[in-house]
Amino acid sequence: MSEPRFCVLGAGSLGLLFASRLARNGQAVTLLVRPEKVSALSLGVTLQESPGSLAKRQFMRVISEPYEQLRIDRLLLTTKAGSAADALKHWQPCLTEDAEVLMLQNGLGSQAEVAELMQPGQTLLAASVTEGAYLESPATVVHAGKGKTRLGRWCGPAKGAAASWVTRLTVAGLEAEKVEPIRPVLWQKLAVNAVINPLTAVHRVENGALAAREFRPQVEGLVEEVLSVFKRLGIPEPEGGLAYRVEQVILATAANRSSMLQDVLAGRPTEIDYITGSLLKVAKPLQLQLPLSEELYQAIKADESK
Ligand code: KPL
Repeated sequence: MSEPRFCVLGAGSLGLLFASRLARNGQAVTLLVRPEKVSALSLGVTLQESPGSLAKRQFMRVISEPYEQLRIDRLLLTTKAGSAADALKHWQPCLTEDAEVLMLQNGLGSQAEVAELMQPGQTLLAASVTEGAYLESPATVVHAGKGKTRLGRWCGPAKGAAASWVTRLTVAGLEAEKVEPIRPVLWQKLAVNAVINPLTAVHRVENGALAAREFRPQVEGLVEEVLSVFKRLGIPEPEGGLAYRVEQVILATAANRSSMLQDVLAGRPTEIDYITGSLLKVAKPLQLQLPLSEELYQAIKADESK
């Protein structure tokens, strides 16, 4: 059997982290990127294992346009949530009929959008990732904090797909675990993001600032709102409870700027529709009121349209 033709779609921090880790382990990786990124990445992707450590450069094939002979068996989809479906549409003609696509997006909503584009023989998987990584330049990624990828099948026929993705990532030195069903895990990550991301973005503060007493009422109020949705949907709280998990993430990532704050400061669209937006969407038919979440949603939308 020939080696699966493996591609990573998206050249953000997670895309480059996963691509360079896999390439270092001997996996032939093709990076699928936007045209303006090709030249910088064609000179190689530099991976720094931790801030300040010696960097290693990996060379991989980089392309921006599908072509007729290109066949993709395994695709790691790493774009922002809002771009995932459009990005997949662009490369869909190259996916083989039994291709597997693993999505790493934050929040919920993009998985269903991509699922609509899949053919019956193709399998979609989704993951919740806690790796910490940032781009120091368009082709240099720093692995700032070791985390974990928890993944499972979203839809499609390949029942063993999650286990083989776990093996692939683990041998590349990325901690991974199969969790099925995966939806509760994605909800639990969404819950943490729904508290931290919009608050830090609206107030322009680093994650650690949310530990201060002035933010207590908002943090606790948002946790309560999320839990009211979890209760109605039958989603279990993360181990130790959601309030504890949120606290842990605030402390563990105290010096970080949340991805939403980074997006707002850079004038990019945020993932608010896939985080707080998804929460509000399910709350509506359940007739649950989420006033704090609603207010933050509107504030971020107003920021985005400035
Ligand atoms: O996932 C994150 C994000 O910024 O999107 C957290 C966990 C909040 C870390 O910054």
